[in-house]
Amino acid sequence: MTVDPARYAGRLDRAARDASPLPQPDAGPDITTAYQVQRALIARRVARGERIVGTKLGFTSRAKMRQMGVADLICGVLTDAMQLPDGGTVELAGLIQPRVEPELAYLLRSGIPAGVSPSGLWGCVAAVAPALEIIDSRYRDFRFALPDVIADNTSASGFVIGPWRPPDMDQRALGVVLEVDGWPVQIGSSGAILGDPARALAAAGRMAAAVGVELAAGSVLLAGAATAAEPLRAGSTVRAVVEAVGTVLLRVGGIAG
Ligand code: OOG
Ligand code: MG
Repeated sequence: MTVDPARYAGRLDRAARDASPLPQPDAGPDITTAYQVQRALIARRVARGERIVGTKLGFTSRAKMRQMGVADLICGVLTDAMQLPDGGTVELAGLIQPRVEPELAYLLRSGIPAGVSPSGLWGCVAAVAPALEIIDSRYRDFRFALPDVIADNTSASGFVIGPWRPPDMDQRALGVVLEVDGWPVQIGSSGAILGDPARALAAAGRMAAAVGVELAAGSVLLAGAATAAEPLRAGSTVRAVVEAVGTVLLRVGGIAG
Protein backbone atom coordinates (compact mmCIF):
# COMPACT_ATOMS: atom_id res chain seq x y z
CA MET A 1 0.00 0.00 0.00
CA THR A 2 1.34 3.44 -0.78
CA VAL A 3 0.69 5.84 2.03
CA ASP A 4 0.25 9.57 1.58
CA PRO A 5 1.90 10.90 4.79
CA ALA A 6 -0.21 14.08 4.94
CA ARG A 7 -3.49 12.19 4.50
CA TYR A 8 -2.56 9.50 7.00
CA ALA A 9 -1.49 12.17 9.51
CA GLY A 10 -4.85 13.89 9.00
CA ARG A 11 -6.72 10.67 9.84
CA LEU A 12 -4.63 10.07 12.98
CA ASP A 13 -5.03 13.69 14.05
CA ARG A 14 -8.83 13.55 13.63
CA ALA A 15 -9.00 10.23 15.50
CA ALA A 16 -7.20 11.86 18.45
CA ARG A 17 -9.29 15.03 18.37
CA ASP A 18 -12.60 13.15 18.07
CA ALA A 19 -11.49 10.44 20.53
CA SER A 20 -12.58 7.93 17.95
CA PRO A 21 -10.17 5.09 17.19
CA LEU A 22 -9.08 3.93 13.73
CA PRO A 23 -9.18 0.29 12.66
CA GLN A 24 -5.77 -1.38 12.30
CA PRO A 25 -4.43 -0.67 8.83
CA ASP A 26 -4.25 -3.82 6.61
CA ALA A 27 -0.80 -2.86 5.39
CA GLY A 28 0.68 0.18 7.04
CA PRO A 29 3.57 2.33 5.89
CA ASP A 30 7.22 1.28 6.02
CA ILE A 31 9.34 2.70 8.86
CA THR A 32 10.70 5.63 6.84
CA THR A 33 7.23 6.65 5.68
CA ALA A 34 5.92 6.16 9.22
CA TYR A 35 8.32 8.82 10.54
CA GLN A 36 7.17 11.10 7.68
CA VAL A 37 3.59 10.61 8.87
CA GLN A 38 4.69 11.40 12.44
CA ARG A 39 6.38 14.60 11.24
CA ALA A 40 3.24 15.62 9.34
CA LEU A 41 1.15 14.90 12.46
CA ILE A 42 3.39 17.11 14.60
CA ALA A 43 3.36 19.82 11.94
CA ARG A 44 -0.45 19.95 12.27
CA ARG A 45 -0.12 20.45 16.04
CA VAL A 46 2.51 23.15 15.58
CA ALA A 47 0.25 24.88 13.06
CA ARG A 48 -2.41 24.99 15.81
CA GLY A 49 0.05 26.78 18.11
CA GLU A 50 1.61 23.88 20.03
CA ARG A 51 5.31 24.05 20.79
CA ILE A 52 7.73 21.11 20.64
CA VAL A 53 9.25 20.62 24.11
CA GLY A 54 10.84 17.21 23.95
CA THR A 55 11.34 13.72 22.63
CA LYS A 56 10.25 10.32 23.88
CA LEU A 57 11.62 6.86 23.38
CA GLY A 58 9.41 3.81 23.31
CA PHE A 59 9.98 0.09 23.77
CA THR A 60 13.24 0.53 25.68
CA SER A 61 12.14 -2.16 28.18
CA ARG A 62 11.26 -5.82 27.65
CA ALA A 63 8.16 -5.30 29.80
CA LYS A 64 6.79 -2.85 27.21
CA MET A 65 7.91 -4.90 24.20
CA ARG A 66 6.21 -7.95 25.64
CA GLN A 67 3.03 -6.05 26.50
CA MET A 68 2.71 -4.58 22.98
CA GLY A 69 4.22 -7.43 20.93
CA VAL A 70 6.93 -5.38 19.22
CA ALA A 71 10.69 -5.42 19.51
CA ASP A 72 12.33 -2.24 18.28
CA LEU A 73 13.08 1.18 19.70
CA ILE A 74 10.87 3.99 18.48
CA CYS A 75 10.89 7.72 19.09
CA GLY A 76 8.22 10.37 19.18
CA VAL A 77 7.73 14.07 19.84
CA LEU A 78 6.35 15.84 22.95
CA THR A 79 4.56 19.19 22.78
CA ASP A 80 3.67 21.69 25.50
CA ALA A 81 -0.04 20.85 25.14
CA MET A 82 0.70 17.29 26.31
CA GLN A 83 2.28 18.36 29.62
CA LEU A 84 0.35 18.35 32.88
CA PRO A 85 1.69 19.83 36.11
CA ASP A 86 2.88 17.50 38.88
CA GLY A 87 -0.27 16.72 40.91
CA GLY A 88 -2.49 17.86 38.02
CA THR A 89 -5.66 16.18 36.78
CA VAL A 90 -6.16 14.42 33.47
CA GLU A 91 -9.72 14.24 32.17
CA LEU A 92 -10.68 10.98 30.49
CA ALA A 93 -13.28 12.61 28.24
CA GLY A 94 -11.45 13.33 25.02
CA LEU A 95 -9.18 10.30 25.31
CA ILE A 96 -9.72 6.92 23.67
CA GLN A 97 -8.13 4.21 25.86
CA PRO A 98 -5.50 5.93 27.99
CA ARG A 99 -2.83 4.07 29.91
CA VAL A 100 -0.12 5.33 32.24
CA GLU A 101 3.47 4.21 32.71
CA PRO A 102 6.38 5.22 34.97
CA GLU A 103 9.39 6.80 33.30
CA LEU A 104 12.60 8.72 33.91
CA ALA A 105 12.76 12.18 32.34
CA TYR A 106 15.98 13.97 31.44
CA LEU A 107 16.44 17.69 30.94
CA LEU A 108 18.98 18.16 28.16
CA ARG A 109 21.77 20.66 28.50
CA SER A 110 22.60 20.16 24.85
CA GLY A 111 21.84 17.81 21.98
CA ILE A 112 23.28 14.29 22.30
CA PRO A 113 25.80 13.71 19.50
CA ALA A 114 25.40 10.32 17.79
CA GLY A 115 28.22 8.09 19.01
CA VAL A 116 28.95 10.19 22.14
CA SER A 117 31.21 8.47 24.72
CA PRO A 118 29.67 7.19 27.97
CA SER A 119 31.52 9.91 29.91
CA GLY A 120 30.46 12.62 27.45
CA LEU A 121 26.85 11.51 27.74
CA TRP A 122 26.15 12.89 31.22
CA GLY A 123 27.60 16.23 30.17
CA CYS A 124 24.57 16.53 27.85
CA VAL A 125 22.16 16.10 30.79
CA ALA A 126 21.26 18.91 33.21
CA ALA A 127 18.78 17.07 35.43
CA VAL A 128 16.73 13.93 36.00
CA ALA A 129 13.15 13.60 37.28
CA PRO A 130 10.53 10.93 37.87
CA ALA A 131 7.81 11.07 35.23
CA LEU A 132 4.48 9.57 34.26
CA GLU A 133 3.58 9.13 30.63
CA ILE A 134 -0.01 8.87 29.44
CA ILE A 135 -0.23 6.89 26.22
CA ASP A 136 -3.42 6.58 24.15
CA SER A 137 -3.30 4.62 20.94
CA ARG A 138 -5.38 6.02 18.11
CA TYR A 139 -5.80 2.42 16.87
CA ARG A 140 -8.66 0.36 18.23
CA ASP A 141 -7.72 -1.90 21.15
CA PHE A 142 -4.11 -0.61 21.26
CA ARG A 143 -3.27 -3.07 18.46
CA PHE A 144 -0.73 -2.06 15.85
CA ALA A 145 2.42 -3.02 13.99
CA LEU A 146 5.62 -1.07 14.61
CA PRO A 147 5.26 1.41 11.69
CA ASP A 148 1.65 2.14 12.68
CA VAL A 149 2.61 3.20 16.22
CA ILE A 150 5.51 5.29 14.89
CA ALA A 151 3.05 7.10 12.59
CA ASP A 152 0.77 7.64 15.62
CA ASN A 153 3.59 9.54 17.36
CA THR A 154 4.31 6.45 19.49
CA SER A 155 0.88 6.69 21.23
CA ALA A 156 2.01 9.92 22.96
CA SER A 157 -0.86 11.69 24.71
CA GLY A 158 0.35 13.33 27.93
CA PHE A 159 3.16 13.48 30.45
CA VAL A 160 3.85 14.72 33.96
CA ILE A 161 7.31 15.51 35.30
CA GLY A 162 8.21 15.51 38.99
CA PRO A 163 10.88 17.67 40.63
CA TRP A 164 14.15 17.89 38.71
CA ARG A 165 17.38 17.03 40.52
CA PRO A 166 21.04 16.66 39.54
CA PRO A 167 21.68 13.37 37.72
CA ASP A 168 24.49 12.46 40.11
CA MET A 169 23.21 9.10 41.41
CA ASP A 170 24.05 5.69 39.92
CA GLN A 171 20.98 5.09 37.75
CA ARG A 172 21.57 1.49 36.71
CA ALA A 173 19.29 -0.25 39.24
CA LEU A 174 16.89 2.16 40.93
CA GLY A 175 13.57 0.75 42.12
CA VAL A 176 10.56 2.04 40.15
CA VAL A 177 7.03 1.64 41.52
CA LEU A 178 3.79 2.64 39.82
CA GLU A 179 1.06 3.12 42.43
CA VAL A 180 -2.67 3.51 41.93
CA ASP A 181 -4.54 4.81 44.98
CA GLY A 182 -1.55 3.91 47.11
CA TRP A 183 -1.29 0.32 45.85
CA PRO A 184 1.77 -0.80 43.92
CA VAL A 185 0.48 -2.08 40.56
CA GLN A 186 3.76 -2.27 38.63
CA ILE A 187 7.19 -2.75 40.13
CA GLY A 188 10.40 -2.54 38.17
CA SER A 189 13.88 -1.11 37.99
CA SER A 190 15.56 1.63 36.01
CA GLY A 191 17.79 -1.21 34.81
CA ALA A 192 14.82 -2.43 32.77
CA ILE A 193 15.46 0.55 30.47
CA LEU A 194 17.97 -1.01 28.05
CA GLY A 195 19.95 -2.36 31.02
CA ASP A 196 20.92 1.21 31.99
CA PRO A 197 19.04 4.46 31.22
CA ALA A 198 22.36 5.87 29.95
CA ARG A 199 21.88 3.53 26.97
CA ALA A 200 18.53 5.20 26.31
CA LEU A 201 20.25 8.58 26.22
CA ALA A 202 22.82 7.26 23.75
CA ALA A 203 20.06 5.62 21.70
CA ALA A 204 18.15 8.91 21.62
CA GLY A 205 21.24 10.59 20.15
CA ARG A 206 21.51 7.93 17.46
CA MET A 207 17.81 7.84 16.64
CA ALA A 208 17.39 11.59 16.57
CA ALA A 209 20.14 11.82 13.97
CA ALA A 210 18.67 8.92 11.98
CA VAL A 211 15.05 10.10 11.87
CA GLY A 212 15.62 13.84 11.85
CA VAL A 213 14.28 14.65 15.33
CA GLU A 214 15.99 17.53 17.10
CA LEU A 215 17.21 17.00 20.69
CA ALA A 216 17.37 20.67 21.60
CA ALA A 217 19.13 22.19 24.61
CA GLY A 218 16.52 22.74 27.33
CA SER A 219 14.21 20.04 25.97
CA VAL A 220 12.93 16.95 27.79
CA LEU A 221 13.67 13.34 26.96
CA LEU A 222 11.43 10.55 28.23
CA ALA A 223 13.60 7.43 28.31
CA GLY A 224 10.77 4.88 28.01
CA ALA A 225 8.70 3.02 30.56
CA ALA A 226 10.44 0.77 33.06
CA THR A 227 7.32 -1.41 33.47
CA ALA A 228 4.20 -2.35 31.51
CA ALA A 229 1.48 0.33 31.30
CA GLU A 230 -1.75 0.34 33.35
CA PRO A 231 -5.18 1.58 32.23
CA LEU A 232 -6.14 5.00 33.63
CA ARG A 233 -9.28 4.74 35.75
CA ALA A 234 -11.68 7.56 36.59
CA GLY A 235 -11.30 8.99 40.08
CA SER A 236 -7.95 7.38 40.80
CA THR A 237 -4.62 8.85 41.87
CA VAL A 238 -1.48 7.60 40.17
CA ARG A 239 2.02 8.01 41.52
CA ALA A 240 5.43 6.97 40.25
CA VAL A 241 8.16 6.51 42.86
CA VAL A 242 11.72 6.26 41.60
CA GLU A 243 14.33 5.37 44.21
CA ALA A 244 16.80 8.22 44.85
CA VAL A 245 15.12 10.36 42.16
CA GLY A 246 11.71 11.21 43.61
CA THR A 247 7.95 10.93 43.11
CA VAL A 248 5.42 12.39 40.69
CA LEU A 249 1.65 12.44 40.96
CA LEU A 250 -1.31 12.48 38.58
CA ARG A 251 -5.01 12.62 39.38
CA VAL A 252 -7.61 11.19 37.06
CA GLY A 253 -10.83 13.18 36.75
CA GLY A 254 -14.29 11.69 37.25
CA ILE A 255 -15.81 9.41 39.84
CA ALA A 256 -14.39 5.96 40.59
CA GLY A 257 -16.72 3.32 39.14
C1 OOG B 1 3.80 2.86 22.46
C2 OOG B 1 4.57 3.74 23.38
C3 OOG B 1 5.74 3.06 24.05
C4 OOG B 1 7.27 3.32 26.09
O1 OOG B 1 7.58 3.99 27.07
O2 OOG B 1 7.75 2.19 25.88
C5 OOG B 1 6.28 3.91 25.14
C6 OOG B 1 2.69 2.07 23.13
O3 OOG B 1 2.95 1.37 24.11
O4 OOG B 1 1.56 2.17 22.63
O5 OOG B 1 5.95 5.05 25.32
MG1 MG C 1 6.41 5.73 27.35
